[in-house]
Amino acid sequence: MTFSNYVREKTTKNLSDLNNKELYIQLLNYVKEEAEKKELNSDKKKVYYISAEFLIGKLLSNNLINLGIYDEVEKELAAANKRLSEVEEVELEPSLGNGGLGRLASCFIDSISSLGINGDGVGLNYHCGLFKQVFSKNEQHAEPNFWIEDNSWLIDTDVKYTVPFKNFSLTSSLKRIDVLGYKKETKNYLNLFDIDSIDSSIINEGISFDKTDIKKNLTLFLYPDDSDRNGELLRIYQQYFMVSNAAQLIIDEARAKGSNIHDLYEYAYVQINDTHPSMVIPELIRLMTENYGIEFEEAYSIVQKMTGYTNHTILAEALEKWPLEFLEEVVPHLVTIIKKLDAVIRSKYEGEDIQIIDKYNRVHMANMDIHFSNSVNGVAYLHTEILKNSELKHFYELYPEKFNNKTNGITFRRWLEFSNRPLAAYLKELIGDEYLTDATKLEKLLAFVDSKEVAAKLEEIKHENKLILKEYLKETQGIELDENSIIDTQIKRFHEYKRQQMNALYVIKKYLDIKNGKLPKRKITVFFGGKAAPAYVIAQDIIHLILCLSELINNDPEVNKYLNVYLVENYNVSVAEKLIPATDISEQISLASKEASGTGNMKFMLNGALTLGTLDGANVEIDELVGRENIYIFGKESDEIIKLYETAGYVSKDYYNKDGVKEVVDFIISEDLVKLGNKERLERLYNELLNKDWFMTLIDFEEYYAKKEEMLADYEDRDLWLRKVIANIAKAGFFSSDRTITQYNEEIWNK
Ligand code: 26M
Repeated sequence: MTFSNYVREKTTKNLSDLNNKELYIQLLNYVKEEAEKKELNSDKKKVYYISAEFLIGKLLSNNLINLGIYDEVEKELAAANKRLSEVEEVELEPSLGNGGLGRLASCFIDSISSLGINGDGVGLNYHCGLFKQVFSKNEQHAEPNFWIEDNSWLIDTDVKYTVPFKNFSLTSSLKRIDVLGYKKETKNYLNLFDIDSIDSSIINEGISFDKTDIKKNLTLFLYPDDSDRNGELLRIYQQYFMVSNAAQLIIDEARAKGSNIHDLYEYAYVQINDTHPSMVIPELIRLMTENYGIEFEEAYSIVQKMTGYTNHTILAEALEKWPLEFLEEVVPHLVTIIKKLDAVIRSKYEGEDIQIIDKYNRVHMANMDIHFSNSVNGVAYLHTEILKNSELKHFYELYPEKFNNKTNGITFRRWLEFSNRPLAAYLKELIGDEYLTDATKLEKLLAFVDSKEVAAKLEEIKHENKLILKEYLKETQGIELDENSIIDTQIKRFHEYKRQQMNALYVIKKYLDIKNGKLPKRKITVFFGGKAAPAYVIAQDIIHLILCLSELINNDPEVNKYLNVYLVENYNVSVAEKLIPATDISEQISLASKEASGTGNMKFMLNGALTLGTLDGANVEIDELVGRENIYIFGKESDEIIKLYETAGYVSKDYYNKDGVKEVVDFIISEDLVKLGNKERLERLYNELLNKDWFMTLIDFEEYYAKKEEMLADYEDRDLWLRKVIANIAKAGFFSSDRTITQYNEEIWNK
């Protein structure tokens, strides 16, 4: 049935009689009914991708595309004088993730369904997604972001489990979201566990709330800490609640298919997304031994055959180590199991650094995962090499066969077909749409690297996307984008290792250049987007610096003809979908060795931006694929950086005192800037750069500045630039999450 007929049947009205909100609700129900008709995947073995975060983004357009009816619905609406893009605006974004890890999980479940693999996501139904970021006085403030409305994609089920804690038990309720594959007859679920007693009236100022009342707060908030942690007990409650539900679901579903539990590994594989779900290992063992009479040794060897751990970072502060006493207070029944697992390892191996419980009585979640699963993977080639050769060296020596790499990927359905309609349409014309199911087909574009016609068309599309962005930013943020400027974008969580502060130093230098009469050939618009963990002070200071620079530069008539700087408010998936297609320069400038992979880098490449980056994470693989002539690489390499850390060999003052660096850094505490901002914040950041600079901003600054200048000069050679653009799009196929998931499926889940 067409959408107009559906609406007529349900409401006796025509599309033109409904407003955007009413149209959205009708479309939501229409799509849910279509999704309802799809059958579940049903292979004997099922994958459970357990993750504390699923940053799914808005679902309407994605589902329309996967159902293959986006164009048709868009046309029907247009005929009624309605715009689908305006209807899409009605949907609230579920921001159930912090950043890369959560968005990756969402691309993965899209690919699992699109490949027809039997695999579900399992996580938590946070009532507030990641905090909403609001700027005032050039500072970030955090507000709660409720995303669940009466009409949403969530489907109630009657699945309930009892989850035991030390002093009480909770009854869960399971909500589901259908995960449709691209033009597939089958589907999977995203399972989000919740409790019915959540009470949002406990929220005080901003996002602060009473952390002790677990029955009211368990799934109220997604933790906004991206590697800076607090509220640890609640975090343990959340994690255990998630994995106990997951383990009970896994066992129930396997039993329904005939498992006798001794053979559970033939029915299920659990992928552990970072250490947040690691307690699933002892929980499965606990349930098998307590409820099914299985001996402890057999139980852990079953679990060992059906679990794999993915590491997403080498930052030590992000590797979870729970004090035993915290676990005792929340889940003493699990501590019994963890101690037995620790004893197994102690009886076999001596090394202190590979034990599960350390001498300070902290439980190293990653260590437990590595010993008691059969796969450990990193998320890009370089990252996996660093895990094997330094970070997890001793484990690699013990279990070389467990270690493997799975370079991240992104779903092209969302990050091209939906978010870049003009480019997707043109690619279809040029090389067909096979690339949506076989991404390597993008290489057909290589035949056109020297085509003036294709280059001209791509240039036109970039301009069109800048106009789309311009309209969006005007309406949502009151920003006046100059669509004829070069767009240079850095969007990601704020963290010192990602070095937004280095980009800010570039902005300062450019500002000083312009003031001194060194004018750019063409106007540059620098976009930043991202949130900082509320507990991460220096990251907040960096945001403050950028907001002050933005105020200074955009209001200076001498400078704003050549340079604009914006930090977009409340960066999220929806904002990314608009910024990425309009961008020319993709900033991927982390300190080498620190960014495990990055996935934004892949999205920009696919959308025709060129990368300005260090040899870090997946940038290394982009470089290899496109060749050095099609990417802008600068900076120290990972080996050297790792050595500098080992020898404490970096002294930031040595770099600060070089010509051309000092004045740029000093500008942070200049009169001009301080009068726009908060002196304490600017001074703290300045002192941090001068006296510590743990992530070595200054070591790469000069090379970064020079490389960006080279890039801006190249931009003026339009033929040269567009040839590079074509080469980048053509080679992006490798970064399809369909490729990544095919590898997980063949090399881990069904090895
Ligand atoms: C930890 C404790 C308490 C609350 C939250 C956290 C926490 C949440 C998310 C810690 C880390 C989190 O995410 C890490 C992350 O996003 N890592 C990124 O993963 C991407 C996908 O693999 C990579 O592309 C990025 O390089 C990596 O930084």
